[in-house]
Amino acid sequence: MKTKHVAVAALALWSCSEARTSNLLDLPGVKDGAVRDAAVQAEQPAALKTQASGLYVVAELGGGEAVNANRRERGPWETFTLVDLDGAPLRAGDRVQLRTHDGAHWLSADGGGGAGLHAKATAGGPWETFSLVRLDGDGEVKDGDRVGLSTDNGRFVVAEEGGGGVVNADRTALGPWETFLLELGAGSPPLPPPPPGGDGEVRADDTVLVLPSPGGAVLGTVTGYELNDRCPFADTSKCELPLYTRYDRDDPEWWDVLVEELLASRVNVVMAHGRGCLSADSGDQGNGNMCPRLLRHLVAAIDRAGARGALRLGMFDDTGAYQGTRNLVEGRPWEERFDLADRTSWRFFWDHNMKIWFDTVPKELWYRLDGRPVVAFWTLSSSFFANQQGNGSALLRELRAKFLERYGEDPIFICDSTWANDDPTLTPAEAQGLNDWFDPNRGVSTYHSWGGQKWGATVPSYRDPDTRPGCGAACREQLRRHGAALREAFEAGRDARFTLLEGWTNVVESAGFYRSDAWDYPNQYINLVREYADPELPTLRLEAESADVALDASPENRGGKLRPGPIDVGRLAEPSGWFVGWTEPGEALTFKELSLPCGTYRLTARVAAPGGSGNLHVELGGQVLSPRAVEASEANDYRLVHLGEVRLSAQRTEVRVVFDTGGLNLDWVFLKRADTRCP
Ligand SMILES: [Ca+2]
Ligand SMILES: [Ca+2]
Ligand SMILES: [Ca+2]
Repeated sequence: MKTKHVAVAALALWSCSEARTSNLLDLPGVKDGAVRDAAVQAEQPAALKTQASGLYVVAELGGGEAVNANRRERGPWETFTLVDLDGAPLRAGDRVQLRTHDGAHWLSADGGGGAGLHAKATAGGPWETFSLVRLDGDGEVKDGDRVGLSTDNGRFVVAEEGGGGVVNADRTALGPWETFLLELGAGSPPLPPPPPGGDGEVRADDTVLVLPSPGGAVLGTVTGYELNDRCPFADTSKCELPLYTRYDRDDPEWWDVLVEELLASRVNVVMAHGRGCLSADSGDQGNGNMCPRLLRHLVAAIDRAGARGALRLGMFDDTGAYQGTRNLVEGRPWEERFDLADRTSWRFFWDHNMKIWFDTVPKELWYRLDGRPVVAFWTLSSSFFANQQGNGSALLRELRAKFLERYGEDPIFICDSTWANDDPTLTPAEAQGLNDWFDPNRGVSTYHSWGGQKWGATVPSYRDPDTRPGCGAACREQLRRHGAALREAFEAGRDARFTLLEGWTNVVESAGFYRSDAWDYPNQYINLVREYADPELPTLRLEAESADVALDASPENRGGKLRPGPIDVGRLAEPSGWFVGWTEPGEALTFKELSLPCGTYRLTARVAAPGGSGNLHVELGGQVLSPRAVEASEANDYRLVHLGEVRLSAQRTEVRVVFDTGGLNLDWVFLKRADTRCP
C-alpha cells in the first residue's frame, strides 16, 4: 500500500495534464500496479460554495489569476475539473486537484499552504494537491457534502470573512470560513421564475445583512467624529447641514445615525479617524478631539444596530495632529515641528494612537485587505514634521513590528505621497499603498501607481472652512455638480485597489456624504457610494425614518425625533434606531434613485400595528405589489411581514412604501436579492 501511494504522488508531481494523455507505460521506473492506479484517476466537474455566505469560489478569468469567493452564481469560472488522484469513487480523505475552466491552470496553495491561494500554477504538484476532508465523516463524498480542503503541509483553505473576498490557504483549523459545500457534476439548469408575490412567508435569511463586495476599487470612507454641532460656524449658511437636528458626538444617538448611514451606503470599509489621545492610558482628551478611545461608542452603536456582520473598520491615522499632541503633552512651543529623528517621539504614533485604536475596535470588526488590517496615514509634510528623511520608513517598520507583536497580524499601510516625497527611502515594503490625497485647487480625485497597483483618494466636493458657497477659486471650491463630480471620480478609479473617500462627516470642508437637504435629496451620496461599493447588492435595509420624500398628512414631525417634518418619527424602545409612526391611510415614504441590479428581490417589513390590524404595500421599478396584512400588536411589538417578491431588470428606481391603512409603525423595509438571474 505504501509503495502505491508514493508512486501516485510522483505522478501528481510530474503533471496531471500530461497524465491524461500520455502512455503511462513509457514512464521509466513506474511499476505496473502504480500505473493502473494513476491511469484511473477520475475527473468530474465541481464547484465550491462557501457555507457561511453561499458564494461560489471563482478562478478569475477562468484561471491564471486570483481566486476569490464572491460570486453569487455558478458559471464556467466557478466550475473546476476535480481530479481524484486515486480514481473513483471519491472518498473522504482522498487527495484531489482542481483544474480551472481554461484547462491550463490549477488551484495552488503558495508554499504548499500557510499563505495565499491562486490559480496560476500550470501543472499539478504537491502545492496543487489537497486532501478532501468530509465534515460528516468517512465514506463516499457526494454532491452537496460539506468539505474542507487541507493543503500539502496541513493548512486549510479559507474564504476570508466566510466569503465575499479572497481565498487563502493558511488556516490551522476547520471552522465555518473553511467549510465549503462541494457541488459535483455540471450543475443544474436555471430554475423557473418564482411565482409572483412569493410564498407569503418570511424566510430565515430574508433580513440578514451580509458584507458588501466592491465591483472595482475597495472604497474606504474617512470618518470623523469631532463635532458637537451641525455647523461649527456662527453663520450656518457656510455649512451643508446634516439632516438630523440633534448632532452631538457625545450623544449615543449621533453614533446610531452614523451607523444607519454607513450601513445604507454599503461602504466597504469605514476608515475611522485616530488623532491620538493626550494620555496613553486613559481618558478621551485628544488634540483635534478624536482620541480613538471614543470609538467604543461606534462599536456600541454597531452592536445596537445588529450590524457586526455588515460593517468593517480600518484606521485613518490623521498625522497632522501629532505635532500638537506632542507639544501639548511635553509642554513644547505650539509651533515646534514634530521631530521624527527623535525616536522618543514615535510613541505618539503607537502608544497614543494606533494601539488605542486597535485595542478599542474588536478584531471581528477589522476590515482586512488581502487578509490584512488596514491603516491609512495622512501627510508627513514639513508643515508638521522635521527630519523625515530615512525616519519615515523606519517609523513604519517600527509600527509594523509593534503591530505584529501585539496582534499577530501584518497590517497594510497606505500612505499619503508626502511620505515618499519627504523620505525617498520609502518602498512598498514599508508602505503597501501610496495615494496623492486630493488637491482642491485641481480637482476632486487622484489615482497614484505604487507597488504595481493604483491607490486613490477623492472628495464629493470641497470648500475651505468658514467660507460661503459660490466663493470659487478663492476658497478652493469644488462643486458637487449634482453628484457628477463624485461619479466621475469613481469611474476614473474603477481599476484602483483602494480609494479613500474624504470624508463621511466632513461638515467643515463641505466634503460630506451624510444625509442632507443640501443635496438634490437626502440620500444622494449614500446612494452613489453604494452603487460602487456593493454593485451586486445582496442585501439592503431601508430605514423608514431616512426616507427621501414623504407623503404625510401633517406638515410637522408628530413624533418630534431625529429630523424636521413632515415625516413623523419616534425613537424605538430597543435595541436602537427610529420608526415612522402616526401613519394615516394613503401616507407613503419614498427612497429615491436606488440603483438595483437585476434579479428577484424578496421584501420584508419590520412593523407594528398599535392602531389595529392594517395593510401596507411596496411599489418599485414600476410594479405595485399587493397589500399585505399586519396583525394588531402593541406599539413596541414589532414583527417581520413578508411584502412579496419582485423580478427586476437592472435599473435606477425609487422604492415607495405605502400605508394603505393608518395606525402602523414602520422600522424598516429589507430588500433581499434572493436570485441573481435576470428577466
Ligand atoms: Ca407629519
Ligand atoms: Ca403621518
Ligand atoms: Ca428604523
